[in-house]
Amino acid sequence: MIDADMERHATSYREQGFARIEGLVPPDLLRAMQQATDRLMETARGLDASDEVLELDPGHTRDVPRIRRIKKPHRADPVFFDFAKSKLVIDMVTKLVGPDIRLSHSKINTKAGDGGSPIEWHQDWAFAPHTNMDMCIAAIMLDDCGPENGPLMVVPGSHKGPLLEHHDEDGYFVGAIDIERDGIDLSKAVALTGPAGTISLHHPMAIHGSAPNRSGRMRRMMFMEFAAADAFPLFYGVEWDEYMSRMVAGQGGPAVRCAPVTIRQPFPTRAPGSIFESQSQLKSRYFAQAMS
Ligand SMILES: O=C(O)CCC(=O)C(=O)O
Repeated sequence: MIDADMERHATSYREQGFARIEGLVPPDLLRAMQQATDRLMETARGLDASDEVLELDPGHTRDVPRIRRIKKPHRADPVFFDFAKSKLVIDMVTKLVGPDIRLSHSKINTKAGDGGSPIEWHQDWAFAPHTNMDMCIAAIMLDDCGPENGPLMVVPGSHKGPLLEHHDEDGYFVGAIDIERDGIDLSKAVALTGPAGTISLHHPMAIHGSAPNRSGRMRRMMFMEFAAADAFPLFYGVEWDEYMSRMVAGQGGPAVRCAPVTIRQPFPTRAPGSIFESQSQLKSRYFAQAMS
């Protein structure tokens, strides 16, 4: 990508909290990532319950597999970690979080074409607070993603804060905000759509969510969360060699940078696990209407 384009995307990210980049992933690399995703999904035919790699949707059977997430794809197939380290990703992420970068997390959310799980509105920072906020989340569309198949939607400007309440009235973490209570204007929410290979980047404070997929076509999206090497996670310990093996650019080490950021831990919880588990505890859902 030429510098002027990169600067334009970085400006959008800083001002709006997100950027959308089309046509960056070469077709052969996209195909390799799609094929690796197909292979991983195929293993669901041998499963009755979620395992280390696949999180299954309710209603899954071996004959009619339903998968909602591939966990840590960067560990499951080298094509994904190679992608995270590639110049085309690192050049852009460097502009947003600096030159020393760790891949802090990866997942592929797979939404089946006949109502695949929605994700209620939330801010990622509520799930994964770090010692500073030099982080960004890249979403790579592995399939074409139109308005009808549950694209990621982001509320422009919401990354400027505040961090909203993701706990329910009993004080339990439920991993979603209450749109009405917090008076969030969704009329300006932007649906990040595009052909397969489109990448979006969003800020950890940006309010985002996605509707169920009613398109009849699968929507698979890979999320890679990148963090400055000196942004340390605040609520889980690290296994040092594994942690450092996720450095994708520059230098990492034990130095920690603490910034004055607002933090609320995602505890206590009644449903440890993924965002799907947290949000299963919600009493009211914004996307319930869309699912009925
Ligand atoms: O899959 C999606 O549409 C959104 C995923 C997301 O925001 C998350 O898993 O935190």
